[in-house]
Amino acid sequence: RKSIEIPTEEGMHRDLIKVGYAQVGAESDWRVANTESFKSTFTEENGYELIFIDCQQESENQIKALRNFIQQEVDYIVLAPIIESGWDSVLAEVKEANIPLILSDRMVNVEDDSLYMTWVGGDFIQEGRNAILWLNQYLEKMGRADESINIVELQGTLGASAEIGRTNGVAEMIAQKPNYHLIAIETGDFIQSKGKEVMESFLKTYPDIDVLIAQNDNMAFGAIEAIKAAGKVPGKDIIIISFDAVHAAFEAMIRGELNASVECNPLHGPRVAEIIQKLESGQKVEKIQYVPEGVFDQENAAKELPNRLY
Ligand code: GYE
Repeated sequence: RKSIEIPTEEGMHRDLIKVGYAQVGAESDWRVANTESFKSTFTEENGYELIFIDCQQESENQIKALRNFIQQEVDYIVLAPIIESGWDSVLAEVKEANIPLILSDRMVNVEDDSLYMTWVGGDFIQEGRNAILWLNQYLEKMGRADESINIVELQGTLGASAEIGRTNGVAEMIAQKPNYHLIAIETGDFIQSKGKEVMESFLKTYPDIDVLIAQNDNMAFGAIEAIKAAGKVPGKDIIIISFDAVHAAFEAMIRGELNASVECNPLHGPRVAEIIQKLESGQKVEKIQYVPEGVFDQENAAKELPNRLY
């Protein structure tokens, strides 16, 4: 391990724990907050050397990043997998090299779960359910519970845990309401500009959209632009529900353009550091750790905004 001089105590050295983080990319506000959380936690001051690789939403880059970490003999690998599939062989290489692997944010789909030590992130299926539970209550309040409701959905990156879970959670709850109709579903890759593009095409094809579910805030922001450009009022003519609850989502709720955002917490840096500290001291860690999350809407957005950390 690389050592640093500890400035306060003459001649003292401290070994840094070398951590490689293979990050998804920089596709959203959530992701930027996640990166910042790791960079501000895994500092030399805190006893770490962080090797951060932005994989630009390309699975190939993530596989290369992991091999690079093996070569650099890091002490721990942290992976936020872009998609769930395709991990068996490279994770076997990591295991072979005896490097503990910590999954953060998204999951992998592997046959042998000894290929990773632990996973920490959001409960994406529950988030999906929560979006429709919020909608049920809102329509009830508006006296529209029995109306026929046309829903369109913007999915995240296909095959990513956050997409799979939210898609399934939303679908499960829609299936319980015979008057809800999912009329269109398409990916916008968690990216604002793609959210705008796909929403433009939805608006052209379907003149009677009642609800938009966007699987992250940024795609909702793009869609809001498309809705305005089509001469409709976001948040009124079309009810909009998204995921993450980043700062800008609170601002959009306060403006009345976004109706609700289902929280997904990106501040995993300290959580992963805690896991590493436990492993360093020989303690056991839980295999799966869900982070508690809420739902915010126009009624509580203004009050909550000052408390938000991302
Ligand atoms: O919702 C989205 C980001 O995996 C939970 O990825 C994460 C998702 C998040 O791009 O904004």
